[in-house]
This record gives sequence, structure tokens and C-alpha cells, in this order.
Amino acid sequence: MPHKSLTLGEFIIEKQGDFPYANGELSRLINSIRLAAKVVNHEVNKAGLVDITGAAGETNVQGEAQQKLDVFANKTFINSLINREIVCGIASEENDEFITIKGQNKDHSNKYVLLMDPLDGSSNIDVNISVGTIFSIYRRVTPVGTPVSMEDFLQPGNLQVAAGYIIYGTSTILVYTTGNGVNGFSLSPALGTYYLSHPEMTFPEDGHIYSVNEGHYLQFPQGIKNYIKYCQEEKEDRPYTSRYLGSLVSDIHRNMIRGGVYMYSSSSKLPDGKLRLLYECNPIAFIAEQAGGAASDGYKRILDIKPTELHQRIPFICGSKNMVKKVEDFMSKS
Ligand code: P6P
Repeated sequence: MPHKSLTLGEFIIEKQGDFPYANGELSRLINSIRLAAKVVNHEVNKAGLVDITGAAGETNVQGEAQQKLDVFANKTFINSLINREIVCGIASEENDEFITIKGQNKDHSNKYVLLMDPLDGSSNIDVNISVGTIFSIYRRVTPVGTPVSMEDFLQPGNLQVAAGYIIYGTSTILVYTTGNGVNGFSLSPALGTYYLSHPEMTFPEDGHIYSVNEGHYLQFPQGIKNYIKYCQEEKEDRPYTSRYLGSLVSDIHRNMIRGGVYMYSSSSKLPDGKLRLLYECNPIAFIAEQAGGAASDGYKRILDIKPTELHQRIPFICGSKNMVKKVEDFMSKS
């Protein structure tokens, strides 16, 4: 890592002006996320060494209360956010209900809500495959000073003020957008500092990688089946390469760098797909579009969907713009 690169802290200060109506709150919010990510990264990366990947409720080799890593990650991010007086509410894949945060003066004066999947793909940890945290940030829409309500969380993705993911892989990278492009910061484990390693990330308009769990092929809608066969044809620029890690942030991150399309469509077993709209699809869709890519449910833009439930699922097609369009063409024809 060329340590002449900008640090995340310097970058946030430099870009502060891009965010007219935040008086440093959003910057503090991103700062609290990067701190929590360091703590989670430390635990994720020693998982193989210390028996902390077991199920919650057991005790590990040190006799500590056993915490599954996703429970640990959830608590770490929540505690980091609560202590910083910025959010009035948090929704998490790990919590059935949203969490209300009254704030220091118990007056519900904080202006933002955060939604997150604290550790997506955590089942991959035991087999040493990268996992990730995904987060989405909105300004509250109900009056400041009143307790946060469901309405503050059920906002369409096009109203997000920031979104990002942390990928805990061969290196730990924080990728985020505040609506002015996408930038990636790699954590220097030795220094505990994030450096700008992936400035202005962009999705190539085309690509040759398709990412889908082909084990579900027989359950897919005809349009998805037809698109997969299209990818496999021996034609001018095909067959494409199939790459699927079973870890959303890893597949999206690779496809954003190399070009490609990720698909978790509806199926006969999962009519709404598997991924969650609010804290998986919306933040990834915001990042994808900010990087020049696209995200759709197979028919319409993910970011325009009005949520109805906190944990609702949605079919998700995301990646290089022309590849997403091609999937939509196959879906509309079938
Ligand atoms: P399947 C992980 O559980 C996850 O939410 C995503 O990270 C991943 O892309 C997908 O589910 C994998 O699901 O059904 O292919 O195992």
C-alpha cells in the first residue's frame, strides 16, 4: 500500500464540503463504522485460530461466553453507533425489531437512521471465504425530537444519503458512497489505518462474469434460465465465466472491479428471492449505480421500490449496466 495515499480520515475531511447539510454528523457516522469494522476484522481474522465460530450459547477455549461472529459483529456496530450521538434508530438483520436510540439528552434529537447486515455470508467463515458488513444510511423523515418510527426505515433506496460495505478478505476494504461516486479504503493491519486504495471505483459497462447459484437452476424463472444459457453459448464473446462465492459483498466487489453480473432471482422455492431489500440490496444498488452499474429486480430499478416490511426479500440482479439490461430483456421476453 503506497502510504502516500490519502487516509480515510483525510478523505472524509476533504469531502466534507460535498455534503452540504451535514455538519460533520455523517462524517462521524462513517468514522464510527470504520472503528467498528476494525474490531470485527480482528475477530473475523482470528476465527480460524480461536474457537469463536461456534454457535452462540457455548463457551470458547478461554471460557468466554461463546458468541457467534454475526452476533458479535452486530453488537460491535450497534455499540459503536450508540456511543456517538448520530443515529436515532438502527435496523439489523440480527434484530427482529428496529432499535430506538434516545440520544445523550434522551430527546431523540439525532437525525440519521442506519440499517445493516452486520456479517453477511458468515457461514463462509468456517471455510475461510471472505465475508462482509453492509450498511445503509438515511436521514429520518419523522420529526426530530420524536421517537424513531418504522416510516424512517421504510424509505425507498433512492433516498439513501450513504451506503457501504466492508469486505473481510485477503485484505479488509471499506467501500462507500455518499452520492458522489464510490471509493475503497484498505486497512493497513500494522498501522490500523485505512488508505484510499480504490479511488472512484467504476463498474465496467460490460463484463464476462456471471454470478448465480446454478444449483437452483430448475427453480429459476424461464428468463433467468434463458440468460444463463445465453452466457454459456459458444459465440463471439462467450461462453462467459461463472464465478459464485456465496458471499454477496465478495461477488459484487469482484464484479465491480472485473465487470460482471450477480443474480439472486425469484425461484419456485423463494418467490421473492433470498436477499433483503433494506440492508443488502438497497445499499449495494446505491453503490452499483454510483459506480456506473445497475441494480434491478429483473423488471424495475431496485432503488425505486417502496419498502413495506423491515426484512422483506427482493429478487436482485446487479452489476455491469449492459449485463443487467440483458437479463431484463430476457425476463421481459419470457
Ligand atoms: P445461496 C449469504 O448467506 C447470502 O446472503 C449472500 O451473501 C450470498 O450471495 C447468498 O446468500 C448465497 O445464497 O442460496 O446461493 O447459498
